[in-house]
Order: sequence, then structure tokens, then C-alpha cells
Amino acid sequence: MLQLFRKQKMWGRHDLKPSYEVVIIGAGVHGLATAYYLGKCGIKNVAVLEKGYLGSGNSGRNTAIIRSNYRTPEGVAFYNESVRLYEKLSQELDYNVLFSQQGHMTLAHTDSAIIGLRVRAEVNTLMGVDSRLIGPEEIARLVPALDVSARPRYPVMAALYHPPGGIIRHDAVVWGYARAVERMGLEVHPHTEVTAIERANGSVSAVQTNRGRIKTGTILNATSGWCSLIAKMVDIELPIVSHPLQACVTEPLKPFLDKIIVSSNLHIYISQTDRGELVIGAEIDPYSSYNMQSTLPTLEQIAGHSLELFPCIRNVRVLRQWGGICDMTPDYSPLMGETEVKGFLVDVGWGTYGFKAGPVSGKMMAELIATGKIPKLIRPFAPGRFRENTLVGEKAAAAVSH
Ligand code: PYC
Repeated sequence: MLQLFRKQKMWGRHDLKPSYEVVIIGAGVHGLATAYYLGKCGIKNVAVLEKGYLGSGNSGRNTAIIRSNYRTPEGVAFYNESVRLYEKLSQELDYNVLFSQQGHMTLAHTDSAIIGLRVRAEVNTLMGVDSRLIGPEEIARLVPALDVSARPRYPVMAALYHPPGGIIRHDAVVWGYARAVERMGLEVHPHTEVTAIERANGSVSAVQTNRGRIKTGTILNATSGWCSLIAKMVDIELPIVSHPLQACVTEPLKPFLDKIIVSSNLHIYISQTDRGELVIGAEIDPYSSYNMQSTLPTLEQIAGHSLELFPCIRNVRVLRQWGGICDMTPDYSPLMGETEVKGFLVDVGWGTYGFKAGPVSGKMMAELIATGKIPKLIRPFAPGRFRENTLVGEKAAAAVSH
């Protein structure tokens, strides 16, 4: 019989225990995925703390694009593993995360943009990732609604086409991980804000929260947006500048767009969800701030650039607009691993590319916590790389939005 009401709660309410083996700060996709893989390794005395509701940070504020067509071999290998894990996530969690691999297209409107995309296509192909440069004729065939004529101020000249790229239901990913984590006996604590971190003999020893004090010897900072503030609690200055990024969603339309369209020159990305809405994102705001309010100038910019690409949506209404906080590192790659404070680990600096890395980051951070060994896939992203000058310059491929 059709079951109309869910009988089991997705996750429960718990009192905080006086101590946990591992405390994860941030219950977005990264924190929850780490807890999930820790549980799979048999480490279950774990609390995931979230100051708001689950996924209320950037996991609920992104444009849900999944792709692996990066520029550096380190980035391509890492994000490709994430795509692989996302492909299996619905079965893994027994929860439909609505991953739709409809294809991702990055448009070029200048000669230099074409050169950048060509380099990416070469690196992607060498790394076994399906990604190639295509011309206006093929673009028009794949995306009939896109204006590839000479009319726009910046006509479309070519595109990097990445068929495995897709969009996903971001809330479902958060809920599915949270449910799985709780079913394994680990604990998720929404509305639990970390106010201080204690140390003893150079190692972390406890966290103070608005609900009480917890002893622990291992803390993971998985707080996109607020990671610098959490790191300051143990006197670590992260090489991060935080910027707002805004996006919007339109009223639902009949399906007409089954590719994710990104313009690296116009700094805009558009996709159509299963509900028919267009999700459209902008570049990061040009100033550093923790303000998540949306602004009219950004909406005007989003509208103007969208109409350059899709004149057919000129009468479509925007339903809502929102902002999130992006933690930008100097090389546009994340910071993952141990820090100079014993027991304090970071999975931060996710700029505008955090959601697509959730599963692989969780798996790698859990492996690091469980074994003490740094997994190969995340070695390039060690927080100490800025001292050693071994940067992973990913701006060319991360830069759809900046
Ligand atoms: O890297 O795919 C991306 C992206 C989309 C929106 C912001 N960044």
C-alpha cells in the first residue's frame, strides 16, 4: 500500500554527552559525509554540531552543480571521485538525491577563453574525464534555446562540453546523510553553536557550546562561511577571504533546458530544476563580508546576462534570491588536513566549489581521522602548502563565478 506518512523520524533529538571521540563542527554535506564515513569505519562516538538547522549554511545556498572538468590534474582526480560517489549516493543512502547528469557546458565568448577551455579539455581527457571543446553548431543543437547568433554583445564562440556534469537536490543529500549517520548511532545536533575551543598541552581538549561543554581530542572544522572564525578559536589564521555570492530562482517553466549553461566571461550559470524553475547564480560580490542579504544590483546583473544568453526568458519572473558566504583561498583550492594544533583538522576554503566535493571530502577526512594517514587524493590540498609554495592553481576552472 502507498505509504503516505513517513513513520520513522529522519534524525532524533539527543542530550549532549560529556565527551565524544570526534566532534565535527558544521552539519552541511562535508560534516555529515565525514560522519557517515567515520561510522562506516566503525568510529561511532561522534557528534556533528550545527549552529542552525541542518544544511543551513552553504549546503542549502548553492546552485547544486556537480562536475569534474577542472584545470589541474589534482583537482580533476579529486572532483572526479566525487562525481563517482554522487552517482552511487541514492543507492548508498537508500534515499533519492535526484542526481540528474544532464551535461554541463562552459561557454567561451573570447579567444582567450577558448584557449583556457582547450587546456581544460586536454587535461580532462588525459585524466579520463569526458570533456571536449565544441563549436556553435553543436552548441545550438544541444541547447536550442541558447542564442548563438551574432546578436549578443559577446557572441558564443565555443564551449567545453562535459556530459557527466549534473545537478542534484542539495537538501536531499544533507537529509540522506543525516539519516544514515543517525541510523549508524552517531549523533547530529542542530542548533548547537560552538562558542570556544579549549586546549591542553598543545592539543584540543574540549569544545564549549551554547548547550554545554564537550570533551574531545579530535575536532574537524567543516564550517563553510565561518571557518576563519572557528579557526581563530585555536589561534589559527587561515589564508581565506570570505565573500558573499548571490543566486536566484525563477517561477517554474515547462522543461526547455536540459544542460547546465555556464558563461566564464559573463560569470553566470543557469540550470532548470526538475520542478521547472531556473536556478541562476552570479559571480562573488566584489567585497569581503558575512552579509547574506541579496541586492538589487546583483539581480540586475543576473537578469541582464541571462537575457544575453536566453532572450526567450525575458518575461519570466524571479521568485526568490539568496546569498551564501564563500571562503576563498589564494589558489582557489580547498584546505584539507591536520593543522599545527594537534587534534584540530580542517576541511575548509571551499570557495564556490564545496557542494560538489561533499562525498569525497567526507570519505577522505574520515580516512585521515581513522588512520592518521593523509589519503593521496587530498595530499595536494594540505593547509601548509602556502608556506611551501606548492599551490594548486585552480582559478581557471573554478572561476565561473569570479
Ligand atoms: O564551480 O560549478 C561551479 C560553480 C557553480 C556555481 C558556483 N561555482
